Order: sequence, then C-alpha cells, then structure tokens
Amino acid sequence: MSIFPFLLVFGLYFSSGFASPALKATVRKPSTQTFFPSTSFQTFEGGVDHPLSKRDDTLANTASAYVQAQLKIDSSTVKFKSGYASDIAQYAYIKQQHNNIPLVNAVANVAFKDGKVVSFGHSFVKPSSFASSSATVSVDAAISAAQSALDGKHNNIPTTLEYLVNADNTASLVHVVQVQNADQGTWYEAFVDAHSGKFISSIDLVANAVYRALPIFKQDLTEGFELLVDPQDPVSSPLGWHNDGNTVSNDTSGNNALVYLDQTQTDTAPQTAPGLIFNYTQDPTISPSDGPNPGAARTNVFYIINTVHDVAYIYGFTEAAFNFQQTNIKTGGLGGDRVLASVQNSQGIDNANFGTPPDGQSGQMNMYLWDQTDPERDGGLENDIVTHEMTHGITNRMTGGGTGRCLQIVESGGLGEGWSDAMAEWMEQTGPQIHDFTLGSYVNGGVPIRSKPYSTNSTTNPYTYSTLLTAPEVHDIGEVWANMLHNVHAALVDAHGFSKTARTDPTGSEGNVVFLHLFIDSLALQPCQPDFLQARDAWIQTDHNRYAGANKCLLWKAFASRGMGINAVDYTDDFSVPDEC
Ligand SMILES: *[C@@H]1O[C@H](CO)[C@@H](O)[C@H](O)[C@H]1NC(C)=O
Ligand SMILES: *[C@@H]1O[C@H](CO)[C@@H](O)[C@H](O)[C@H]1NC(C)=O
Ligand SMILES: *[C@@H]1O[C@H](CO)[C@@H](O)[C@H](O)[C@H]1NC(C)=O
Ligand SMILES: [Ca+2]
Ligand SMILES: [Zn+2]
Repeated sequence: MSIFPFLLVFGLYFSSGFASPALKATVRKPSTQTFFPSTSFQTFEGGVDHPLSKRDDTLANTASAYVQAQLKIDSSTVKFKSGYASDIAQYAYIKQQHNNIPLVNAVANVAFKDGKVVSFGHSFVKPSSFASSSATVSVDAAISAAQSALDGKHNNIPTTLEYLVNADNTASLVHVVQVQNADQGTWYEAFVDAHSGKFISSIDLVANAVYRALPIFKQDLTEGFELLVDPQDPVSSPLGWHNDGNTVSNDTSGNNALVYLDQTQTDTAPQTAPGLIFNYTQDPTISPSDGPNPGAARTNVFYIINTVHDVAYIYGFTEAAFNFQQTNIKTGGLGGDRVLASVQNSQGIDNANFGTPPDGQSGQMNMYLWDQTDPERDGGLENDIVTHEMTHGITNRMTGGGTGRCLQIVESGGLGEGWSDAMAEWMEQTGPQIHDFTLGSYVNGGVPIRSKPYSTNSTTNPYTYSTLLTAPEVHDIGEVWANMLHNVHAALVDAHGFSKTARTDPTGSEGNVVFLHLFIDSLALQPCQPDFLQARDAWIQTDHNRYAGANKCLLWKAFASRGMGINAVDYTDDFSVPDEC
C-alpha cells in the first residue's frame, strides 16, 4: 500500500493510506449538446377560458388560438403538430415556425379539460435574426458533415429543413440528419448549418443511461430506490457521465469518476452494464457482497459522485477551481484527475474516507462495509456518507489553490469535516423547513454517527465556538462548524425562501441557493489552514462580493448565536454583532 506525498486522507472517523488503481475504457465518439431555450409552464387547476371557448372548434384551432393569444403572436408563427385525447384530457403540441419552416427547439403544449385550458408550457423565442430560409448547402453535403462529426451513417429517414435557435438567440437554418452507428449503439439527430455546411450540434436519441439509485435528496435506502434516467447536468457534464473525453464507456467510468468493487484489493475494473442500464435491485435480506447488492452499491456511488460533481460545478467548483475531471472542457486547472472510488473496500470497516492529492492527480474515495447490523450494511447506500466524502475533495481542492495541502492543521481539518456534513445536509433538505439533521443512522444500525443533531434549537444542539476547547478531534470540531452552518442555512432560508431546483439551477435568490454560493465562494477566498474565525470572515466577505453584503447582518447574527460574534477570540464565545446590525 502506497501513500502519496502531500496527501491527507480524511475519514468519517480517522485517516488511512491507500493504493492507486489502473484504468480501463473503450472507444466511441462524443455527441455535442443542443441548445434548448428555457421552458415556461403554468397550470390552472380547474382551468381557464380560451379565445374559442364559446365555439366547438377542433383541438388544432383551439390550441393554436390560445397560444397566439397568450404569446401575442400571429397565426403565421404557430404550427399545430399533433394532439390527442386521453380518458381525462386533450393534449395539443405546437411548433413555432418562420416562413413556414418549423423551429427544432421552440415548441408549446396546451392541455384542455372540460373545454378549459388546464396547463400551458412553451419555449417560444424571439430570435434576433433568422438565417435566410432557402438553403445554400446541399443535403448530401450536410449528410457527409453529420456522418463525419458523429462517426456513423445516415439511415434511410429523410432529412428535413428546420430552424435551430442558438444560445446567442440567432436562428440557423439547418438540415436535420439522422446518423447511426450499429456497432457502437449510437443514434443521433444531427443539425448541420444549411448555409455554412458546418455541423452545429446533435440530439442523442438513445437514452444515455439508467441508474437504479437513491436520488440525491434522499438520505438512505429506507427512503426507496428509483430508476433515474439520464440524471447528468448538461452544463456540468457536457460529455455525460460515461465519456472521459477520449473514450466512451459501457461502465461505471467517465469524466468525473471511476467506481469499482474492491472486495479483494485486487480488482480495479469499473462495472460494465450493456446499454448503460445499471438496474440492480438491492436485496436487504442478504449480505451486501452477494447477489445484486454490489451492483446496487457501485451504481449508487457512481451516481452520487457524479451528481455532487455536477451540483458543485454550477456553483463554482469548475476546472479552473481545481475540480476532478479526466478531461477539462473549459480552460484552467489540470485534467487527468477524475475521482477513483473503491466500493466495499476490504481494508476497513465502519468508515469511509477520501484522499485529495493536488490538482491533476485523481482523488481516491474508499467506502467500507458497516458491521453494526446483520446482514452488514454498505456505506455506498447511504447518500450522506458518499456526499460527505466527495465534499472533502471539494474543500481540500478549493482552499489554497488546488494543492490539497491547506486543511492540514487540526482546526482546519475540523472545518473540513463540518463542510462535508453540511454539504450532505444541504443535498438532503427538500423544503422550506430546515429540519434537524443527523448523519449515518442507516449504516450505523439506527444510531447517528455524530453526537448531536444539527439544529437551530440550542437545547437539541448546544455547541458553540468555545466547545472547541473540549473538542480535540477533527470530527468533534466538525460538529461545531456543521451546526453553525446549519444555523446559517436555516436563517437564509427563513429570510429568502427555498428553491426546489437549487441542485440544478444556481441562479435563484432563495436561501438555499445563496447558502451554497457562499459555501463554495468562501472556500476559494479563505486562507490556507483557516481557523474558525477566518472561515467565518470568508463567508461574510463572500456575501459582500456576490450579494453586495445583503446578508451581512444575517450572517453575523447566525454566527454570533453560536458564539462567533465580532469579539470572539481564542475559543471564547461572544454573542455580539456589529453596531449596524
Ligand atoms: C458494451 O457492452 C457490450 C456487452 O458487454 C459489448 O458487446 C460492447 O462491445 C460494449 N461496447 C463498448 C463501447 O464498450
Ligand atoms: C429493472 O429491473 C426490474 C426488475 O428488477 C424490471 O422490472 C425493470 O423493467 C427494469 N428496468 C429497466 C429499465 O431495465
Ligand atoms: C428545543 O428543544 C427542546 C428539547 O427537545 C424542546 O423542549 C423545546 O421546545 C425546543 N425549543 C424550540 C424553540 O423549539
Ligand atoms: Ca483537475
Ligand atoms: Zn470526513
């Protein structure tokens, strides 16, 4: 077993070293993401009237008239595409068009019940310009461009001529060409510019992947597995989760992670699933090492590592901020460092850990079994454990510029444990009531692995800054920090509300969105080997940087409520806030 230089391994309880595994992959071509304008959607409960309410007209006419009236556009812009009636409602699907040419990515849908509109969704756009509607590039030239871009052959589906709205709000005229590669199992719809002849982008017609896993907002398997289809974030992982930039895999490896089963310390191969269908139904009555259970654990660990990558990415843990990716898509930082994750690692028990070497070298996650119950339980099936470990990678990389050397003193290591618990908690909060949070109960046989729940209630959790005087060890210290952050999170959500889409949309003003921005921003801002007071100051400065100090007093009050007021020093509590607060 080798230990990397400059490497600290943070465990849930304690540290250990580890060996580094080899890689395995196979070859295929990536696809390019197609731009989709944002979609708005309204629902109307019992329904609202529409312009043709008084007439008994066709679904096509009724829906078209409604869309025209809602969007204040004339009939030349709207083309009814299809519709049908089910047992409870009628559904109409409409395309935007220009000069009688439909737009690929601007559509609307209207549903009717009992003659009223019950819902309306649309992604109609007002492009700044439309390319000329007569093509100057031949269909044959477009087919060759699509074939070479996507490493496949045009099938016998006729090409079409459509408009494609681009991210810059121009509309390109495109030949739409289907391209397949039977050997590789790929099938794309390609958009080739009908004036320049350039391949623009494609839509992948094959669902990329299916995972039976525990959605990130659930804590452990007692809340139920779900079948998740293509959960990757297109901004954070434009290549998907099974393409490392050079090769496309059939297994639990890709640009962000390589996950393998490690029962014997000899196996480092990812788990293959033909068609990327990772569908292992965990059986809680048998050992985690038997039957479908290792597959279920690897699938969940792969899903969680990738999801944490994707969430952290949109909040700022990017290539330039020293993240873990095999290939860097955006500039900055070093690649070649996706996370390697060992599941059911036989070198340990009742624990988990994560080693963070410098940017450019893979992080290493080790997940162990837990023997507090019979049968044993698998840490890979408790999301908060996996998220906790991944967050060590984030905090160790972002503090001090990607060296992995800046959370080494005990107090900084304690902050690291606190951030890891706080991130696990953030991922699992689902509504505007920020609930008390406990960690590790499932794997640990029903008993949380921390001494107190994280809580705004100081009877439930009395920890303050001065608790550090009697907290010698990083996880004890971490509890104090995680509880402060719980209080900060609750105060922000109280003040600004809660966004249910915060994991995929960092643009909102809601409290949980603000919290994660300040969390990630402050890591980059704080010094190497930060102490509690410096970490607090980084949050307050970061709020100034991002929100012009809008939350300054809120943050001071939350920190002061736990003894980190303006005069706190040397582990002596102070509950005061600046005069202006
Ligand atoms: C995917 O897996 C199938 C079945 O194991 C195999 O035949 C195929 O070659 C694999 N494809 C790639 C790209 O690895
Ligand atoms: C997943 O497996 C279950 C049985 O365990 C099966 O019913 C289901 O159809 C499978 N789903 C997919 C997408 O393969
Ligand atoms: C705090 O927790 C204690 C003990 O559980 C409980 O008695 C008390 O009512 C709680 N206080 C508030 C404000 O919820
Ligand atoms: Ca990197
Ligand atoms: Zn830890």
